[in-house]
Amino acid sequence: MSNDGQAAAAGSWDDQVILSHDGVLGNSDDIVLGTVRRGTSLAAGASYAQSGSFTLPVHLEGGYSIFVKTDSSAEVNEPDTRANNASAAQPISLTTSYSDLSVEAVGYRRTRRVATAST
Ligand SMILES: [Ca+2]
Ligand SMILES: [Ca+2]
Repeated sequence: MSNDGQAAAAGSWDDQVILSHDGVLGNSDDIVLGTVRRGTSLAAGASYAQSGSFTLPVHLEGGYSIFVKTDSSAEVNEPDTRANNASAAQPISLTTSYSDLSVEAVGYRRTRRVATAST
């Protein structure tokens, strides 16, 4: 992330990592994978790199897109420049490994039943 403005970005803000199946950011299929809080002001012209580990939902298959959106809660004063707060879509292909339970054999044990009668 970088601060391309003329003033420092003061305070703190959230950077979000978002997964989307349709490649469009901001609609109903978006899944927020995680949020990283930036707690240090950023001088004009400065930049920072951030990394994180995020858990993907299970059973997702196929092509998806990852987006990173800085200042996702609009906490920083940057009027008219929010359009560049999200990255371009980064394609990602997801596959899920499944278990495969099966029955190999059926066995039984013979037992003798003895009928008894009482009088
Ligand atoms: Ca979407
Ligand atoms: Ca901006």
